[in-house]
Amino acid sequence: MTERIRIALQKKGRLQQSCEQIFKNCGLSYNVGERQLYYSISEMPIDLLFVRDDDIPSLVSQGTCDFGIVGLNTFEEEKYENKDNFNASIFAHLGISKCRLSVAIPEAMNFGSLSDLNGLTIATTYPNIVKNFLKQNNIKASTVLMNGSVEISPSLKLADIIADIVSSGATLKQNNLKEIITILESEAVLINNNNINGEKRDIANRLMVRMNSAISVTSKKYVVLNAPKDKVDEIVKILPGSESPSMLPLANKDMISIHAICTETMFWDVMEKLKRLGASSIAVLPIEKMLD
Ligand code: PRT
Ligand code: ZN
Repeated sequence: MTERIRIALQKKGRLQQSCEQIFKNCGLSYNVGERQLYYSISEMPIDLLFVRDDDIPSLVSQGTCDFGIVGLNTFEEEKYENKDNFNASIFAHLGISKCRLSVAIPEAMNFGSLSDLNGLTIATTYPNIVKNFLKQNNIKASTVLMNGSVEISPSLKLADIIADIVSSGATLKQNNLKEIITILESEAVLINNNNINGEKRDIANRLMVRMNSAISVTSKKYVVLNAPKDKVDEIVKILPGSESPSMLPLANKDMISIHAICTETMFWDVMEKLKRLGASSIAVLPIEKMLD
């Protein structure tokens, strides 16, 4: 019997949205219901298991799954947590779902150098990565574990500062926080159990050939929108992965038309953030071909 590989994917959330789209563009569509946890792909010897993203590194490390797709942030956290018993590695960087784990402090707090963090408490979902960072930089600070709403902890006096995932920076701003240091640059990674055999590696390599081309096409979109002139900087910051967008004048002198090529998926939450900043007529268009 020929081998099949089992891949753990996020059941619901940011990575689930990107993975579903990428697999579809690889010609490996799956359409799973709310309660379906398993799917066998017929076009390739691949089975998918849908779980919480936090469970993916350990499922792969223990060998329940051969591979998994997860944020580097979640992978690194679990790797530190299970130091001696961790048996998984990065197979490929996928270049999607890019974000960073950063330290952020209240707007009003002064920051000169890293030693200013001595004696502070840091709220985070990633205590192991943060503790390792503190140790490497000789900082004596304590961590408080929070599994959500981390950004609110300084205003509730649960912690002095935070270390959390940042993408556009809009959430930090909404909570009167400023980013001071990046601890980890993150993106989605395909991880593997260290004991998988050559046949399973070959299947994953074949999948990666399809995924790489699917990612390069799916992840680029042409975005057009009208923006209030005084919000242009904020709007451009939110556009995922856009570099020097074009600005065209509009008949309404308070507004400007922005045209950008975005290299990351435009999710509804990004569209909603743009709308809240006063953007209108937001259109996301596919790009057929592009020569960089
Ligand atoms: O339910 P489950 O446990 O499976 O999902 P989850 O809620 O833990 O994860 P999810 O779906 O939110 O994110 C999955 C992965 O996407 C993360 O582990 C990151 O690798 C990656 N990713 C990319 C992000 C973001 N961008 C992101 N912006 N994860 C979280 N955020 C959150 C962040 O926590 C903060 O609250 O968005 C907010 C910041 O966004 P900006 O744009 O305002 O800066
Ligand atoms: Zn999670």
